[in-house]
Amino acid sequence: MTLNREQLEAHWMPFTGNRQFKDQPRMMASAKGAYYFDAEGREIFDGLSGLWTCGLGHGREEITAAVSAQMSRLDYSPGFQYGHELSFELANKVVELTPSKLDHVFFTDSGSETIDTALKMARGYWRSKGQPGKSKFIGRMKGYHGVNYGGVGVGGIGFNRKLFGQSVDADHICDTLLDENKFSRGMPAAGAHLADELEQLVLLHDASNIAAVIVEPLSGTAGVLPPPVGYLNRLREICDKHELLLIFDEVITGFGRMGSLTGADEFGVTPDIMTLAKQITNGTIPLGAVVVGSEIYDAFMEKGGPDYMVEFPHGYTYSAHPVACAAGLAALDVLVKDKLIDNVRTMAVKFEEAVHSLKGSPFVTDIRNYGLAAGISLQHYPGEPLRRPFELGLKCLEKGFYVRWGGDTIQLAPPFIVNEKQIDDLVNAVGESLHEFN
Ligand code: PXG
Ligand code: PLP
Repeated sequence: MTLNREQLEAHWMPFTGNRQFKDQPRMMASAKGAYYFDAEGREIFDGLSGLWTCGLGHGREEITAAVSAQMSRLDYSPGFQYGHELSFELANKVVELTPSKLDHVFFTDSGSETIDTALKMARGYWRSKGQPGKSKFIGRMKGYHGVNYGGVGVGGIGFNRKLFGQSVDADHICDTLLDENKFSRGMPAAGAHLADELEQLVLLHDASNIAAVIVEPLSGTAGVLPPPVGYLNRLREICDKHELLLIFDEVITGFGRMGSLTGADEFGVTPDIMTLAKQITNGTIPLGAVVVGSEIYDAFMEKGGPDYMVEFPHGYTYSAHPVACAAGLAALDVLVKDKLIDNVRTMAVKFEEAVHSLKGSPFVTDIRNYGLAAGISLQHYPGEPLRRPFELGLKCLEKGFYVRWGGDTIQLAPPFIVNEKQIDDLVNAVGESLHEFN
C-alpha cells in the first residue's frame, strides 16, 4: 500500500470501525468478474457482490461502454423542469420488469433516498386524498431502510438510531425470527401469524392515523430473514382491510437476488410502493428508484393545481442522472440477455446445500437462506455479540474471501455469475475459519 497511516485520517469512513481499519487497512485495488484484487494482485472472491450491488460481476464491458459513451454525449442534464430520453427509457424498463400494477418511477441516488422519497409519497398521497391524519408509519423490528431520517425512523435496528434521537413517527411489528424455524431452508414454515401483530397496532393507533407499512420482503441486513410462508400475504390482507399502503423495500431483493426479478414476484405479493437501488446499475453508478401504481401518481397529478405547478415538491440534484440511467439500462439489459436470474435459481439449490453443511460447525447457532443470499448467526462472546462475526470476516479475508459481518451474523451473497466450485470454496473458507476459533 502506498498510503501511510496519516494519509488515512481525512476520510471518515461509512459504517466502518475507522480506528481499527486505519490500523489494519483492507484496500481493494481492482475487480473483474467475481473477484476483487488488492494492491499486490491477490485475488479476493466477492462473497457479497460488493454490498449486494454487483450481481452481474465486476467490469461488465457493456456497462463501461454505455457509461463512457454517455459521459461524452451528455454528462449532466438538469433534472428539474428539463429531461433527457434515457430516464424515460429506464423508467419504461423498470416498469416492464416490476409487477404490472406498478407503472410510474421516481429516480433517486441511493437506497436511503429512495426510502425517504417513498415515505413522503405515502404521506402526500393521503393528504391529497383529504386524510392528512394518516401520517404514522409501521416498520418491523430488525428492518433496515437506510440511514436518512425517515429510513432510520421506520428501521428496526437500535444501533442505527442510538446517537440521533427521534425522527419520523413510527411503530414496529416484531421480526420473524422464531426458535422453531432455526436452520430452515428457504421460507420458514412457521410465522405467518406474526403478521397479525399489525392488527394490534392498527387497534392501538387506528388506521386513520397510519400512512403505510414498510418491510423488506426478505430482511437482508438483519442477517437474511426470508419471510415465513403466508406472512407477506397476511400483511397485504391487513393493509387492504384497513387502507394502509404497503411498501416493499426491495433495495436488496430487487433485480435478481431472490431468483426472480423482484421479491414481490418471488413471494407472490404486490406492494403499493416498491423501492429499488443497488442492483439496478450493478452498483456501478449510484441510482435508486421508487415504483408506484397509477392510483398514487394520479392522486398527485389531480391535486397539482395549474399545470405549470410542481405536483410533488421533491427531487435530488442527481435524480435521473444521465450517466446513472445509461448504467441502469445497460445493467438491466445484461441481467435479462444473459439470463442471469436463471443462474441464480440453479445456483441457489447448490448454495442452500453448501451453506447448510455448516450446521454443526463451531459457534453456528442458525443458518437462513433464499436465492443467492444466506445469513449465518454466531454464538456471542459474552457481552460482545458483534465481535465473532468481525473476527470471522477477517479470517475469511486472509483466505481470499470477502464476506459481510453485521450484527451477530455473517452474510453471504455471491454474484449471480457464481459457479458451483466458487460456492464450495466460499463455504469451505467460512467453515475452516470457524474451526480456527479456540
Ligand atoms: N433498504 C434496504 C432494504 C437496504 O438493504 C438500504 C435501504 C439503503 O440503501 P443505501 O443505498 O442508502 O445504502 C439498504 C442498504 C449489508 C448492507 O451488508 C446492506 C445495505 C447497505 C450496506 C451494507 O447488509 N443495505
Ligand atoms: N443543500 C444545499 C445548500 C443545496 O443547494 C442543495 C441542492 O441544491 C442540497 C442541499 C441538496 O442536494 P441534493 O439535491 O444533491 O440532494
